[in-house]
Amino acid sequence: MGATKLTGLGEALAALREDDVGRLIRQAIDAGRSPLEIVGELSAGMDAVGALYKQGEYYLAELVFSGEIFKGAMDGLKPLMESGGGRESSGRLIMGTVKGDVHDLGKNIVITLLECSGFQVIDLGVDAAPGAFVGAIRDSGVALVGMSGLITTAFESMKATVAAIEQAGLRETVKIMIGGGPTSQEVRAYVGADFHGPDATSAVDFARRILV
Ligand code: B12
Repeated sequence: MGATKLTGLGEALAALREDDVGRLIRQAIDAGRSPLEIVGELSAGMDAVGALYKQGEYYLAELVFSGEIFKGAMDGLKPLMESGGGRESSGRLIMGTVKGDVHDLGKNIVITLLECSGFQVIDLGVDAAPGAFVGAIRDSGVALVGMSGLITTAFESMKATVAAIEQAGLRETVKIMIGGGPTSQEVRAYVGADFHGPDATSAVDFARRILV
């Protein structure tokens, strides 16, 4: 994602020009561009915000504001994504951002896309402890769990969650997928998950493979 070239929309988000973001999204929709493409451009803008924060150009206030602009944009795009989706009623799964991590913009995009594709999602929210995942698997009997994490310490939480699922004797009953900014195939292997996806579409593809 980091290598994605910024479009005008991505640049406007990176520069925290909220009004321009709204205007450019309306233009893109009027031009018939797909909501998913627009989300991709916004995500690239968030990557740029992350880079500016890392370089010390932006502080926490800017990080927070970028999140608010992104969320506002998603609130506008979500109805368009929902109207575009099929409704084949494909099965249920659990999604959550793991313990110690409060980033949820990406997780919520994944959930929106899953719901558009006919899946029912039990959302554990953010900072979800291993016990919350175990409890939800027990209560719901789902066969697929998705964990999101954006900070590197989330890897340990993912690993602890997989271990807790194993200890509860439930590991054989569920497939586990992970995703979120810094995750990778290496992280997947480290935490003991079954699948790593780089974006929301890959989460839907994996859910189709497991649940449909
Ligand atoms: C916005 C933001 C915030 C907002 C979050 C708002 C919210 N409601 O989510 C706020 C201000 C709260 C925040 C807080 C912090 N943040 Co922050 N944040 C970001 C930022 C700029 C964007 C994240 C984002 O939303 N990206 C856009 C979404 C769409 O992308 P995504 O989450 O990756 O999701 C996509 C895919 O990954 C995938 N996906 C996501 N989940 C899943 C799950 C599955 C199963 C699958 C298959 C796919 C999948 O699908 C999505 C759509 O394609 C990033 C920079 C970056 N490059 O990521 C830093 C970043 C993640 N934050 C960072 C830091 C350091 C922090 C803080 C520690 C700052 C502080 N000093 O307090 C705190 C952490 C608090 C905590 N305990 O969690 C660092 C992490 C560095 C590290 N190595 O750990 C980053 C990378 C910035 C940086 N470059 O330094 N942050």
